Amino acid sequence: MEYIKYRFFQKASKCSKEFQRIKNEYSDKVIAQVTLGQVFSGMKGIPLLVTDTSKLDPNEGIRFKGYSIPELREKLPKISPDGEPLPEGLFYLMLIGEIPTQEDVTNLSKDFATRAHVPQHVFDVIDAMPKNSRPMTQFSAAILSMATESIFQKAYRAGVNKKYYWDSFYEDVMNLIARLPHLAAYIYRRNFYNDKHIEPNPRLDWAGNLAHMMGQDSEDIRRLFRLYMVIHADHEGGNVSAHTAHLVGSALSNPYYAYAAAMTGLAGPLHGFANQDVIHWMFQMIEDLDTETPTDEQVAAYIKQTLEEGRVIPGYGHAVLRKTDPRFTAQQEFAEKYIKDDPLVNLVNQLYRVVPPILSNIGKIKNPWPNVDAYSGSLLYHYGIKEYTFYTVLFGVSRALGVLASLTNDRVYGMPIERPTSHPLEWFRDQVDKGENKRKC
Ligand code: AMX
Repeated sequence: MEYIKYRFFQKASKCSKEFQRIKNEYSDKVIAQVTLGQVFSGMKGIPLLVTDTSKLDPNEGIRFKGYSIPELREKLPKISPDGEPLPEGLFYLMLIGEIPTQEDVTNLSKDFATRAHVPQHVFDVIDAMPKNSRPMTQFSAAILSMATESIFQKAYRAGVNKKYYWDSFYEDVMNLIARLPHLAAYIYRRNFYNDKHIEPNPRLDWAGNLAHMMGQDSEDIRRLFRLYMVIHADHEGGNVSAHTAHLVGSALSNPYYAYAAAMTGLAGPLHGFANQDVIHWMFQMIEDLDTETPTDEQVAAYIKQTLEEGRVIPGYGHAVLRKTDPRFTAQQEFAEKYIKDDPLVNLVNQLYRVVPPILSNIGKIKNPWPNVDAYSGSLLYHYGIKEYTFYTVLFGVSRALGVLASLTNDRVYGMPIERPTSHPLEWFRDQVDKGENKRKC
């Protein structure tokens, strides 16, 4: 068994024993109460999922295996000392639970490079879709069509013992992560560069190769991509994409099916699509106000108009966070260091000043602060990746690192099929209101 897989199995099987012990000894223990408000508000705050890769604190933001984003930027291996950490290092941390050495990360980069071959029929599937189908539609369909390669599917059909499911899941997960940059870059070059495709360079790291295949070979963009891939990699287990992959995987659907499903969730405007909505909305504002440098008053009036039209301010608010997202702050620091006087970046900073007080005043919005998507588009745009309908695909490449590490854990733990209970509205009404107020609907 190769070294990283062996280390993963060593660590994960210890946790698997602990999972089984807790399950066997304490299955009847009550750990939380559920309010009707939680059920009717998207199940927020109910502790229902076991996810080891990262944990989200409402005030502090995300920690990956206990490390905050600033700590990761300091501790994870980099190519150059003043650069950004390699996403391979974060994947290693989420999979194995330890900060990797430079050598571990180099080995992982090489492992991904050897697994990166995408079969021709996957490109044929992409090419068969109309060019006006959204990049996320093409991306999800391409991932799904790659299920022909699933090692788990073949092992299952051959009758593999359930205690070895994790092994072929791991192989599928590693192959899928390795191939995502090529899929993403292919869709980008197809849609925006007239099908002029660029071959992968196996000597490059995972994120650097993605930038290369998109046609971006500057060190600036590689640095940005490494940061981007690290900060978007995971956000504990309850977000729509992570939860979807976990749920679909619980039916023993292979990792290609599970991740394709996750990507259709990420494509929603309340989730990953927000990263393109932010840019779209800012351009609309610039056009409507007829200036690239609006005053705070003009911006405030525009925000109020958007809200009056019954729309959300994209890039603001969060289902869990209650402070500025540290992923926003990491990008802001990056912009302060490397970008001077970019109109779009300046507008993002201006919005950070103007939006929160307006959202706070409305009262019902639980978090008036910006999330990761408020910044990311302006950085990509600055470096010449201006085709913002593509931005969610980049989010999708990154999110695979955490979601697929968790999916592999699920199989080591032997997690069962997921099946919560549902009831008609009447049942909920009967729990709270058995009297005269009861109305038929
Ligand atoms: N602009 C306007 N209204 C907002 C708002 C925003 N940015 N954020 C929340 N609200 C509204 C909600 O729509 C809801 O209104 P309703 O009662 O009329 O239905 C009310 O405030 C309460 O919502 P909440 O409990 O504060 O948030 P939530 O958990 O229901 O939703 C989120 C969270 C992210 C979907 C929401 O804040 C939102 O729509 N933000 C804009 C889209 C966005 O940036 N999404 C990206 C999130 C990060 C990610 O996944 N990539």
